[in-house]
Amino acid sequence: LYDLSQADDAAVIVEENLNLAVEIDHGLSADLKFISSKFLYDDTGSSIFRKIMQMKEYYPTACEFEILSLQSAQIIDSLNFGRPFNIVEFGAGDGIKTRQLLKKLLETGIDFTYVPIDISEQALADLQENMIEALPELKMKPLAGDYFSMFHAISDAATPNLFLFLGSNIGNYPAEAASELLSSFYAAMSSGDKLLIGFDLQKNPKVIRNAYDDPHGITKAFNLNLLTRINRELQANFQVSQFDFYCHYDPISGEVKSYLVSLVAQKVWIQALGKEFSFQQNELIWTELSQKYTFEQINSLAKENGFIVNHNFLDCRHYFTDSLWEK
Ligand code: AVJ
Repeated sequence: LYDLSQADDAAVIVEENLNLAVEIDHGLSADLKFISSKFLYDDTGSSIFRKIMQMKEYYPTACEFEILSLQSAQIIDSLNFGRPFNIVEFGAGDGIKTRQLLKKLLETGIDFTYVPIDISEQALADLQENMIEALPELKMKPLAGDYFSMFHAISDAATPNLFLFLGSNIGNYPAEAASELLSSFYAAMSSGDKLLIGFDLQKNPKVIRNAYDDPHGITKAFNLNLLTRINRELQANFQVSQFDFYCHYDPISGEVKSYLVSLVAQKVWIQALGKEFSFQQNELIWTELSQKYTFEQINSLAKENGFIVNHNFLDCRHYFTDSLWEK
């Protein structure tokens, strides 16, 4: 698709940006423009996301922190591995919530290895440093990569695994893709392996709206950073001040959808693609889906992909669940 040997004025796309280039080209050429939410997490985006997690409006973090702090003993009791195991975490981020569970496990004297996986190398390095400081006796094997790095993580079939997919990351996937992801998890797991997966539950719509349409503008900065990232990595000339952020929760479908809005009619040049893209005034770029679930939806997602639901762990307000599944 991109001939890197060509010595004309098209910028040479370094290999790690090739995927970004292909996907941005695809998304910005569509009738309804979109950019995948996975591109929100460059090093800057990961650091803005940490600020989101500290906002009181963004309740999922506090809910999951509560579950993993107050119910870690019950979670550990339901594991029943009876021998050393791995805890493999996808999208580990800063690991502060997970630390509550790991701390309890270490106190209990159970033998396990923690394998955090994250696409941001910076986030992973920070995580490792914080974990070593907080839990010096923790055995840790960090992996930089996407979810499919889990296939490399499971090198030793004799050791059982607890997979962690926390924070409602599953909510970024439309129904069909969510199901496909879970079925690929299932395929990679061995019988007896467990998956602890976070789901944000449907609740009073204003609570959900305030978590995304936050009054501090942090979620707006998180989304606008996509354009800064494209400017830097694909040598584009987005004028970030000419875009706004809009998001909307539909309590019927359970979907939060986030967008960038072009404030004026404008053209943007992306050097790495050698192409210009036009935006009409008020044209949208869809950036993220954050799906909110009912228990019926959670149970059928588990069932249709072959999992047994062991237990739904809930916070006191019943805003969020960490659901423990078994293959
Ligand atoms: C990390 C995907 C769970 O959708 O709630 C937070 C990301 N986006 N605020 C979510 C996010 C805007 C978050 N997840």
